[in-house]
Amino acid sequence: MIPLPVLVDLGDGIAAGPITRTTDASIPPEGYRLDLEPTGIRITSSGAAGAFYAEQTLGQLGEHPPTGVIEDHPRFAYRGAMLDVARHFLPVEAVLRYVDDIALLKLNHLHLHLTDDQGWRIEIDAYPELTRIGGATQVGGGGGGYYTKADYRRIVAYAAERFVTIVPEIDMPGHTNAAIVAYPELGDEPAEPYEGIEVGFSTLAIGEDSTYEFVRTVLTELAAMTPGPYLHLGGDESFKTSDQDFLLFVRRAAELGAATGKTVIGWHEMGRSSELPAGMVGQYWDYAVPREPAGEHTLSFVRQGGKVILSPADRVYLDIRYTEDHPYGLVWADGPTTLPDAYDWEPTDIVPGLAEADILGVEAPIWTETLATIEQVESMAFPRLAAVAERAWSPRGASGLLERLPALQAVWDARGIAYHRVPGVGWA
Ligand code: TNX
Repeated sequence: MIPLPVLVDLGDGIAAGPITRTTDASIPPEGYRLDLEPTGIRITSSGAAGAFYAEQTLGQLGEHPPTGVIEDHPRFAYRGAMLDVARHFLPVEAVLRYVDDIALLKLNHLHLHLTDDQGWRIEIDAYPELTRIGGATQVGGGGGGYYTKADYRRIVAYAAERFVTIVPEIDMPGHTNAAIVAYPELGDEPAEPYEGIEVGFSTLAIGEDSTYEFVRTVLTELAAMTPGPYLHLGGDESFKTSDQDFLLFVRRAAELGAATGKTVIGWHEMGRSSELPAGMVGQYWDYAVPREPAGEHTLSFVRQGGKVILSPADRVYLDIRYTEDHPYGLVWADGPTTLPDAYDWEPTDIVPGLAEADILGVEAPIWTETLATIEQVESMAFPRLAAVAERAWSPRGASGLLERLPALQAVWDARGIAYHRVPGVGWA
């Protein structure tokens, strides 16, 4: 039993005293039990993550928590957020701030979309021009930027202290214009730096051995600086790659990714391949009602021994505007996307044939074509990210978030989070 400093002002009814922590192996992974008694507060968990989540819950209960018992554990093991640092570069401090933001909501994975047509954001020793040239651009100009290996390791370590695993993505074979500008031999034709917001116009040269030497080297360096179990290989919107080339590329790139010892993840289009490494994870980004063949491609990962992360775009793409007249954000994905849209959906109802056990979890991406600062990112994320986090954590059918948001607001205010005051919530 480790006595801790008092974390909350123990108000009426509960005597001031140390919060005690105990472990109990019978509590589910990442779960906890909070005993709020007149004599003090006790946190019981099977491990450190559960105790951390108990503290997040205590923070939401405010300065005068009621007496009682809370038993809580997550529904899904993978509870994620994604940040696109390629369209607009976000400095290290901004990423650390977002790690803090998502940890408050008991999310445990941060997927970093590190490369796209507009910029390459991660240092690779064997290919220095990726960041020197490919890192110097972003949407709308303004210079871009990139993370050194030391920066990236700092993000990884900071996240780990908050029980957040970093999931790095190198998007291929489309979304690769910045890499091709840096190393023209990687492309199928000459490329110019790109600072607009179109998608789907670039492709790696699929038939060249040097392309796979590049993929192997980049993934090997990335795996070496990533303690977490996942590497994300992208694979979305490769409209310029022929079907035959796409299948060839996915087979070879996924094999090279798996050879690093990591579990590879791909956007659901990679499920077009029937030659995926065993256990490869698919990330579904089509709508809550699939437009085929997205559902079929998603089931392909399960057939090949893998699981699925759900990111239904019309529910959890938090770069989509709240309303038509919102000052920033995109408008596709059946948008606008309201807070109830982000909340009122059930993971097992999306892809027919996908069982609860096939679902690794849920992730809310934020793409940054129209978002240049962490404050803008936060205002798109909050409060909708709380809705997605509850879908990932709470049992099927959990409801009542709107009434509980004012309690979260107090925490967000205390931390200076730039949440958006959506109408219909009793904001203080
Ligand atoms: C789709 S769906 C994308 C991104 C865009 C985003 C904008 C998917 C995996 N890719 O390239 O940034 O829409 O909302």
